[in-house]
Amino acid sequence: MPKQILKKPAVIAVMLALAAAGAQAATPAKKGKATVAEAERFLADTEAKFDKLNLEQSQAQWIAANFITDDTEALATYFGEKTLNATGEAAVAARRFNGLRLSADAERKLKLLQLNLVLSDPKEREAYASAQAALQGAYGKAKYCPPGTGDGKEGCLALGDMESVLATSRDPAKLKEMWVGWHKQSPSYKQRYADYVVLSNKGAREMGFADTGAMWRSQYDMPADAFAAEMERLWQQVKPLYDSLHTYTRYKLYETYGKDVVPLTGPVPAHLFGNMWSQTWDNLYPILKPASGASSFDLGNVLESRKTSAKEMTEYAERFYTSLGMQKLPATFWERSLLTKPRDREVVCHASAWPIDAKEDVRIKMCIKPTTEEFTVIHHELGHIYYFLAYQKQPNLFRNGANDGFHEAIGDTVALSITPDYLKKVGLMDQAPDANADVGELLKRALGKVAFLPFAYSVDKWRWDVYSGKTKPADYDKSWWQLREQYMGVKRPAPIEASGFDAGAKYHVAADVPYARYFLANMLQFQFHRALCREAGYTGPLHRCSVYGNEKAGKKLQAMLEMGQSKPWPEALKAISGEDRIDGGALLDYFAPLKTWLDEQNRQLAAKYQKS
Ligand code: X8Z
Ligand code: ZN
Repeated sequence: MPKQILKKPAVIAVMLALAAAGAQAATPAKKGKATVAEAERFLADTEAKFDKLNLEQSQAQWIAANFITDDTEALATYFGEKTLNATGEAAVAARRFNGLRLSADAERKLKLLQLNLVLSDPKEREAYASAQAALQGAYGKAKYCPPGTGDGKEGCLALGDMESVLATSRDPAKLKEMWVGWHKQSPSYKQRYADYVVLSNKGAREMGFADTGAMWRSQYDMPADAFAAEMERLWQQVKPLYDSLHTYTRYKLYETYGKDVVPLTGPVPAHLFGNMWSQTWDNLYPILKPASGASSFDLGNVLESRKTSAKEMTEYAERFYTSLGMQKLPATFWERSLLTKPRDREVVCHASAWPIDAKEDVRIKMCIKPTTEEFTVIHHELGHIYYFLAYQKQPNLFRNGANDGFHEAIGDTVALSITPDYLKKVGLMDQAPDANADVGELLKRALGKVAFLPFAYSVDKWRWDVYSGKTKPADYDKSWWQLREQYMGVKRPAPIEASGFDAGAKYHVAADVPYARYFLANMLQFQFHRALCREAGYTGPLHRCSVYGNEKAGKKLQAMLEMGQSKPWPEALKAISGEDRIDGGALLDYFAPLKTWLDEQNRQLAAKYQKS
């Protein structure tokens, strides 16, 4: 995972794991009272050092994720440790300047430096970096070998193969086999993860945080407890919409699979949602779509039948950004990115975006398939890339998203502009459907955006309890499923086992990438979309707005991107939207016509099944 030194890499997709860090102050503690001049010199030296370290660390991590071998894992560990030393040393040294009267920028930089963990014992640093590299590699290599396929070679299935089955099959036995097959892999690295949690907490405590979860919650320009309360407030705001969608989906799954597979009340088995983690339900659209009025258009079919290549899909996304007035992607992006799954080696396929040198060398790594979902993901990844390019001119410590939710929201905001009218404009659709099809289009969108909300919330709710010690390794799955039942209304399709590690079957848990960012991003992207549509002078329903080709909206977006992390995030939000609070209202506005429709459907379905 690319992690950039101190910049919590944010985003970087992957990277992000929030930085780690370590090390004792290598330079002897200075005596005497610290001065403003010293603080400024310290920051300049630290940023220069990080510029160099970011580069070599990214290069090592890039290679490790692109060629998973014992050697590349060892190299990633080596550079990971080096980074820990530097960030740890800087975090400890920064404390000396707390309380000085400094410029707002210098004060912010010192604060950001201290949001990293520190492991002063070199053995622990080594163990931490090595566990991190090993967990990432283990997830990337994991495969399910169905009975009769021998010991892991011919016929074994990679995650992507199983995801394709989950997306398309309606045979519950086959779906369950894929689901269980994948979830059997993560227990092999459960102990490693549990050991890693202990080390990570040690590092957070050395910096004065209660545990790593508290450190994560402290990254949002507000106290950790206030952030947890914000998350809960946002969830409560959007929960009624989720409940309506879940109820409708359960009826339709009941109609599809029958009462022996899907109960009419209570949680639904997790293998039936068309997604390995039941986190997005787009693949259920064919069985959920409105009986009349819905368009039968399927972008995936068009991409597949035209044999649209990974490069062409990426070019569609690039053209969207350039239509907003943004630059073309640098030549090195095309030369160095990985866009398709290599046949002959192990790679981490989970999509990610990388700022290798914080100049022109930006890349993505993704195993693109010609599907609607991946068409959206490629816009998501380029959102990270255009953020990197926009804040390049900021000093090292400000080269990051306003908060990590912003970084995740940019590409999704752009993807909200992929409307039928837009698809027609770029030649991917012959005839845009009329207004009667709107509910179907909104439902399609909700299956990605609304279904995702309680998943995104509960991943870190689980981790906060793991990091605080409330949830012990023997209870990992018990707690994971308690949260998933409570928030998502889904249940495990097979009995829970004490040795299980279902959370570890999700990339961001194995790779230790915080997840609250995606929950925030799902709120923010609707706020950004509404603001950009207004900037473009659009006044119709939000779900039909596309800012494609609108340079005025592009300018507004670009101005926020260029701020990077230089100001507290409410200022960045204000710059683009005039608002200074993250708010689910824009999402609720966007889906308002769908909510009315769902509630009516649910009323009719309830009446129908109460009788039977
Ligand atoms: O991990 C990602 C991106 C890279 S930052 C592909 N996403 C989350 C996931 O796949 O779980 C995007 C949305 C949620
Ligand atoms: Zn992302």
